[in-house]
Amino acid sequence: MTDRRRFLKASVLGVSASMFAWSNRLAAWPAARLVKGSNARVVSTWDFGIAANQAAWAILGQGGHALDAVEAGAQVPESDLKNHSVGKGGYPDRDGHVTLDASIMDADGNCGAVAALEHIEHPISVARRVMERTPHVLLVGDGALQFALEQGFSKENLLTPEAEQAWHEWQKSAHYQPSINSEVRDYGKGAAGLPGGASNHDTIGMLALDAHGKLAGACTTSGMAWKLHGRVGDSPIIGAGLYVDGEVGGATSTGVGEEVIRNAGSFLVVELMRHGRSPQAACEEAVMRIVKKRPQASKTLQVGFLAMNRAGEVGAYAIQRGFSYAVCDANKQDGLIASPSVYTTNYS
Ligand code: SD4
Repeated sequence: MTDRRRFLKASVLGVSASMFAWSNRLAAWPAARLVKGSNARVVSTWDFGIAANQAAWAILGQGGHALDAVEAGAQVPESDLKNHSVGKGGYPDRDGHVTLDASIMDADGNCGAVAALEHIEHPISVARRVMERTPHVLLVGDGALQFALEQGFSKENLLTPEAEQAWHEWQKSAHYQPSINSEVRDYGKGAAGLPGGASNHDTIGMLALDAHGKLAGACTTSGMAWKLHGRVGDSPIIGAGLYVDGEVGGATSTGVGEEVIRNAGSFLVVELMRHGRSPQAACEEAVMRIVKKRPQASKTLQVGFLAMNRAGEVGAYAIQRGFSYAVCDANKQDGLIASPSVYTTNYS
């Protein structure tokens, strides 16, 4: 063997031996210490994000992965029958169907989504299966249901008696008017201490940064109550309701999805961060883009963005007062913050 070949072999062995020693040391590193010295954090939209964050933190706080954390977190409001805007118990569309939208994305650009999915309690988990087990990104309607059933999810009735009664009440007027900050009515006064409107929407969007420095995001909703059958909002549209880029950060949205789709909202927030904006400044600019394009309509509709960069810095901004977001990390597990907004006056 030449000297050079001997040297190369020795140095490759040296590198792999030291990498092996390091990975052993990392594996032995107590998870709590790994998490403590990191920027691990999870953030979620609205007050119901507190409970979702806690489920996500059960994973992140043990040194687990961001993708597992956001899936587990998103499942919490999906199963909460008191929550009429996400998952089981969600308000139906105009024709009485509960149709669910969800998306999930990791730091490497892997993503999956389902739209207008019926009869499945955890659309976020179906979205993850689309990401991990198909060559596609988005499955819709009957095809999404067929895929879910093939994957072993069980079929069930998602229309609870309470939601059905609300639908019958709505049918008396059959007036479709997206309301602002509906979750406040269902979940008390909210971070901003404001009254809510008639409950007909609000989505959970989650962003997590794990102790390994990896980001992931999830977004899940039953969409706007009383919507036309077949309507799809921003939540399952990658780049609208959710976007994650491991080099930059992630963003998610809530509110009237049509306005978010028109502006590729979450992608816009991430791109603004890529060009140097803080998460806060990026959310503000994306909201103002919507307001400037439709100044009149914006007075009576809500859109909120929540963003976190890869360093774990967080920002949020909304058109209307009343948007809140929950933050959870090693220091505090139940933080709730009132987002700043364009309009600060009370609405009725
Ligand atoms: C949608 N963006 O379907 C969702 C609804 C929502 O707060 O977030 N409401 O348009």
